[in-house]
Amino acid sequence: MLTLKTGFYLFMVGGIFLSSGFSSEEKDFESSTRTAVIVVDLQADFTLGGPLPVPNSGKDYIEGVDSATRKFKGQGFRIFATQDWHPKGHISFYTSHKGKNVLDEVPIQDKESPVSDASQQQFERLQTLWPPHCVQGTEGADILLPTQGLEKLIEVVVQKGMHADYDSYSGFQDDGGNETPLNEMLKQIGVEKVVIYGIATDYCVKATVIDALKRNYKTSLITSLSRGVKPESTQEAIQDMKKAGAALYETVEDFLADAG
Ligand code: VGL
Ligand code: ZN
Repeated sequence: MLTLKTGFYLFMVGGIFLSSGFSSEEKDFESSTRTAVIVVDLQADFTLGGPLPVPNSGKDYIEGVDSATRKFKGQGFRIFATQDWHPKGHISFYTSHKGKNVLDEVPIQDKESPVSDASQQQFERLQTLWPPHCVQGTEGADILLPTQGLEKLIEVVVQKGMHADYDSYSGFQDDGGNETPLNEMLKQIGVEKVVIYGIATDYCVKATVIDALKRNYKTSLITSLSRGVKPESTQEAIQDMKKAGAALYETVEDFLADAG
């Protein structure tokens, strides 16, 4: 499994290298190849009709993300997507905790936790509970943009949340501190800036934006292409991202006019 995964990863990176040529006159294009779009968790289970639908996530929203992403691709931006990819019985499912409900928060004690009460606090984290979603191999986990074939829009899919005991809102690392391949891949192709949008503004989008900033990427959020779980936490998340240093743009056109 590990060998297969590594092989796939090298193949994808190799593919990007081969297609990354640009001439020195094409300054805009050079800039766009140094920028990656990260479409966060645009998956069936998080949209209208799924077990955990964010508000206003119907056909219009998905088509809007599709056409904006095509626009970026047409301008030479590298296109990445994250995919929530949980095993059955994942720690974030309320069904994995007896007597608990959706949106309950449960304290999780990490196994490495020392015995003394005082330091035990450090190893305790709060897990928000969700309906079962994005189970590996199910239709609900599908990304709603083409990831293969002639229509392919997404160059690289980064899966996250595969560890049964750790959640992973961020596309860069899980709650246990384990890195996904995202940062290495971006660095290997010389990406310095990222543009992020998708689902959910107040959870996975926020965590991915904050972690991109922590890794020193110049980071932008496109608000009209993002959807949150709740209005209040979404507004709060947008302010938090701004405070952390993210540039906010309403539309892809606003971004391109200013930073493209
Ligand atoms: C997400 C809750 C649980 C997200 C993922 O994509 O924001 N939210 N898993
Ligand atoms: Zn999840």
